[in-house]
Amino acid sequence: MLIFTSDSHRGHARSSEFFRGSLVPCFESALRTDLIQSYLEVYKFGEFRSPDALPMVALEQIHSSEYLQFVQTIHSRWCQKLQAEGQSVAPETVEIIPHTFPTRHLNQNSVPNSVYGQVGYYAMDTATPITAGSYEATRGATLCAVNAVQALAEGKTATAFSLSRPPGHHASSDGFGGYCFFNHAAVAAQHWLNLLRSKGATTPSIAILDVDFHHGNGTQSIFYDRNDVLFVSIHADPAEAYPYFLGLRDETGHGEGIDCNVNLPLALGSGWGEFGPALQAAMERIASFSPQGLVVSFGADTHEADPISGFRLSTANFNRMGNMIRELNLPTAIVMEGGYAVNILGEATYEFLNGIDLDR
Ligand code: OKP
Ligand code: ZN
Repeated sequence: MLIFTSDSHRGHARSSEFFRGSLVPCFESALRTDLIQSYLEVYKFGEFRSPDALPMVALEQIHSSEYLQFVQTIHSRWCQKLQAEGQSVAPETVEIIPHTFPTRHLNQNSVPNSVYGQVGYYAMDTATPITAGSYEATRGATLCAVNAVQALAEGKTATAFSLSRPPGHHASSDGFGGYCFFNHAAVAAQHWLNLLRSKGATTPSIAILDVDFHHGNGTQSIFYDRNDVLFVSIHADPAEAYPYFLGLRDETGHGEGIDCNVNLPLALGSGWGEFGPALQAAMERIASFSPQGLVVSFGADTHEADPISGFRLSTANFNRMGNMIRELNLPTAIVMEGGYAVNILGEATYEFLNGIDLDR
């Protein structure tokens, strides 16, 4: 298995987020990928690579140009605004948290000029602070995912892992939240379709399987009316868990994308007894779609030890999960999403990767 990592994630260093109404230390930190990398290195798992600077046309196909511009420039524009208001500002210490949102009965149809307004316009929550290095970090994570797909398409490996942060599956075409800015899994799937088309395929298709505890609302919305990408997600019932406002079973796609969106929500407290059959159903749906490739949005936050989630998978269950996905026998790009239990993160990820590895 080839594993792509980029050091750019270190610049995305936030101190605190709002969690259930209180300001708490960020769960999503550089420690997460460090722990996974050192665990994999100790067990000599996989071959680590730095990503090549591949063209990222797919990034511009997935996210709107105004949103890409926003993510790239917002931190410096926010700092300039504070300075203009007479505050002395050290940009490295400034963390942007939105505070006013265009909810129902407010104007959602135009982007405000104010930087404060813009942050609220593009945000979905208050858990996703933006720091000076956030743009480079999220771009580096997307580049790792694109490199994973490129290696698969070139036949260099049958399974590739993008070990990156911040995660991506909550990011929509023009929205950030849930610790996510760019949707790496979506860009990876789009890059793969582009490569297949450039080699002459007329109707290529890719499946995305999302096994993070949280529903991948961004990925769902990006592909909701398309039939070249099947999105299948197992997650906590949004009636009880973040992101609350998307991820129900009856969301099955729209227009050309009808029946190409499959949500398998599970109750809080679910363990392998519930997760296993849902994964089996997901495998059957993906097999019948017969895609040319699989992108897995992998979150280790389904583990019973996770501090912000509510499933009860054991470390051994992660190996079974990997093994079941391996049975599809599809070239597979695994993209890191969530997972916040620092004491088991390395081991659970290792067990999953060892289970799914087609190169072994
Ligand atoms: C990102 B990923 C619950 C607050 C939840 C955001 C969670 C983002 C999860 N009260 N805050 O899918 O792991
Ligand atoms: Zn998650």
